[in-house]
Amino acid sequence: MTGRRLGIIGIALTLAGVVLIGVGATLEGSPVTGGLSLPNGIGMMGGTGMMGGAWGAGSTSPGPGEAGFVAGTPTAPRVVRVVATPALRFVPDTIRVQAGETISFDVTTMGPATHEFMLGPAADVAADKDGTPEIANLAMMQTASLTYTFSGSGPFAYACHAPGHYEAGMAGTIVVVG
Ligand SMILES: [Cu+2]
Repeated sequence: MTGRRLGIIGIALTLAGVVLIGVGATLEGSPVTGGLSLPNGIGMMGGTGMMGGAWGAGSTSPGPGEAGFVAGTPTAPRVVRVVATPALRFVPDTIRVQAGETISFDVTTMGPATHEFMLGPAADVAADKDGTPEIANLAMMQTASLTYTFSGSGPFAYACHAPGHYEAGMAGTIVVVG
């Protein structure tokens, strides 16, 4: 349960970071825990860069090639958190998976725009093809999950097809390794 709570805190911190970045604030090395009424016990995340700190807070499980990596399976998917930002980007915009892995993508919308998260074969995602797996109409501060098994070498991708978003670059790449 602690991991889950840390994950939620991480998302909240990410929101703070995204909002601040959105208004042009420079967060690098700044004491971001001051004045944001953050909960106690997370001070260790300050000062190392807001986004990096937030992502390090027990959120996304280690990926291929990283220490502690455990390949996701249908019964125990590996969790990867993705944030849909008001800048019409996904963070991260590149995700490494092991061939055959099952991933549970926990996607959160930050900011007022409603997004979607479509994921699958890159050509289908690019074409917004009917039947391609997706989370639709994900409104501000909502989180939803999409679980997907990466069979074959791809290419796979993800995108948001809310009007104008894909054209603005709201897409990401899955890199299949091993
Ligand atoms: Cu979008």
